[in-house]
Amino acid sequence: MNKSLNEADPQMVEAMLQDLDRLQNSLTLIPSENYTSKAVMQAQASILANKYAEGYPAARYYNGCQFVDRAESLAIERAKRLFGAEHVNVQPHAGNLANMAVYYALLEPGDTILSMKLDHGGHLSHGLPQNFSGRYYNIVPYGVDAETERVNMNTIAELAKEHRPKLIVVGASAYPRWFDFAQWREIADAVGAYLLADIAHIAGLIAADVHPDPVPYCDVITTTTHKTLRGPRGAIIMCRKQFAEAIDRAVFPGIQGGPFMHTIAAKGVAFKEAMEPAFKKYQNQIVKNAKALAEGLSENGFHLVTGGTDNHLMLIDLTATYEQLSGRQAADHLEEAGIIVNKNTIPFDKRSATTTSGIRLGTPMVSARGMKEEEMKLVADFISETLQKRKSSKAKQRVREKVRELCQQFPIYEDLNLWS
Ligand code: DSN
Repeated sequence: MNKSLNEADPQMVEAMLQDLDRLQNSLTLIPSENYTSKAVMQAQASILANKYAEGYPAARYYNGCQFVDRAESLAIERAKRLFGAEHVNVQPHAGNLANMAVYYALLEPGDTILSMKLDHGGHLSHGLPQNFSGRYYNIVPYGVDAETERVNMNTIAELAKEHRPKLIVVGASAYPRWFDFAQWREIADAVGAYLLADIAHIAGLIAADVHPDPVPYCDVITTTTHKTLRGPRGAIIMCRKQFAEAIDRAVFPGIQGGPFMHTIAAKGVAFKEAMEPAFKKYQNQIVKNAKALAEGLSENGFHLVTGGTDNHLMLIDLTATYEQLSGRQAADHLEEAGIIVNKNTIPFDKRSATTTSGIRLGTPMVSARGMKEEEMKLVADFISETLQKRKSSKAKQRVREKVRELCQQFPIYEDLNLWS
């Protein structure tokens, strides 16, 4: 009962230390991942993991909840302050579930949702046929313009007029440009639709005012907490007061049981960190780094979807440079060189979602470890060299060494003594 993890389960600790070593010595460019602070990890590994607390602060179905009530209230108040939201539910275990709760609260099965196609940048929970959202709702998908590769607001307005959706979803997991939420509001109002912004990818940028704010324009906003926001794995739902009761009931008892109180505490820690000046600086650097990486890649001859980025991520369209190379192959070659990206479909992709013609890159993690624009130019060159010389294992190993050297100059956690 009182053994440390190291004593109790050295095999498990070994896997953790191996992953720490992998992270330390490789460049992770997956835009949806991040390194949480040590404080966030400590909260997740805390005593609060033991408590059942179905319900909400001061209205639980279990006794002994006075201190978890305190933790949850702190998390709620901080999220409200951070985003300026009227109401926040901090219990969703994941982004998919947060969106499920919103649909459950606002819609009936068969209702129409206007949302972005997955292969144009959307998300599974925005209506993929294999996801609950595609099965239970009538999805009208929108995509990007073939020429500009951007969302065309006239097309969205026309689709809304034609299909009269009950809900419009604005948000994406692979779209490198800003969303102008005021325009989306106008379209929703014109057809009497609810407006949901899924800001999972850009929540940190929004909290730091480096992306337009959805709060004044949207009825409901969902976000995960572990991407640019840099908190624990999980999600929250923000909404206008009038939807508060429906949203809370949809989360519990609608689609979830006991909340993860340790994760809620960790969300609270992350929100506190996000209100510090260092967080704003960090989010600014994410955007500056993304622009520098995008420029470096373009200088190396890559075509980026939409030609660049306004946020933390970018998509390389490989068909323009290496027609025969799929996203999956490119990601595997890059991993051999110590660069971790993920394969991703590009708009109008001719390949499947498991093969893809693109790779998606982002700068939250390299920025979290202190890298700046200068390093992004090097990273762009490493990516280019690896893909150009992909048939040579020796060449990839040479890049691997350069990646390791760069990573050594930017340690992730200087003192991570959680597991001994
Ligand atoms: N799977 C996430 C991403 O990588 O973007 C979205 O939930």
